[in-house]
Amino acid sequence: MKLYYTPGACSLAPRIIACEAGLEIEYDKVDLKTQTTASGRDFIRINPKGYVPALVLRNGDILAEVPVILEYLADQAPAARLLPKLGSLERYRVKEWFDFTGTELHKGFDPLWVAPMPPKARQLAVNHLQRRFAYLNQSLGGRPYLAGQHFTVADAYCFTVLSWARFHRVDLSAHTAIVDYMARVSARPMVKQALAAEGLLVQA
Ligand SMILES: N[C@@H](CCC(=O)N[C@@H](CS)C(=O)NCC(=O)O)C(=O)O
Repeated sequence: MKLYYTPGACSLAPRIIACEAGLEIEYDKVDLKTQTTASGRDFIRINPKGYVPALVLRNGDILAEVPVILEYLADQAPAARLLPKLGSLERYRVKEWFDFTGTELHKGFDPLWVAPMPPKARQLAVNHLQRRFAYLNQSLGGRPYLAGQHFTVADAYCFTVLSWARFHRVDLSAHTAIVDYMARVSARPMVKQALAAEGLLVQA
């Protein structure tokens, strides 16, 4: 399999899951501005949507959309227990966190990537995110991971998106459960490995 990625983008989540699951994947870096890959390919011909991630499967088919790619990868390595059993309520819980992360958090950050942004518009976008963070913070209180005691694909996605707060100078310090959660996830050896591979490991 091959993952098309951009360092620090949402494509970090599938890389984390590939590391956690011990899956062997090739990586090809995408320059989103020029829509070309490090291997010299025209990315728009790989994913006509023009965004990362895109995963090339063993049979050559291509999957896009973060939650779908994560679910697919986790299903390749059931022993890693990164996603509960098909049909279980626990699996729907993970998918509930997927959708929250994708539609409320990931897309909540979208306006902040548009530069330059008028301060008032930026503030509105940040206020909206802060309301979602407050909910997340409350939900995380008393449990180590989104779906309970075990790290799942939803954590890889949520962690990746939350890591953008630092880049955009969005203050998370009032959300102490989120701060603890970020520290817990970033301390996982496979998360460190994924961050290091993208040149994102912050030395203490
Ligand atoms: N709905 C897509 C969103 C992917 C997405 O927003 N990718 C961003 C990086 S985090 C991107 O490549 N943006 C470039 C663009 O939209 O042109 C998914 O879940 O995969």
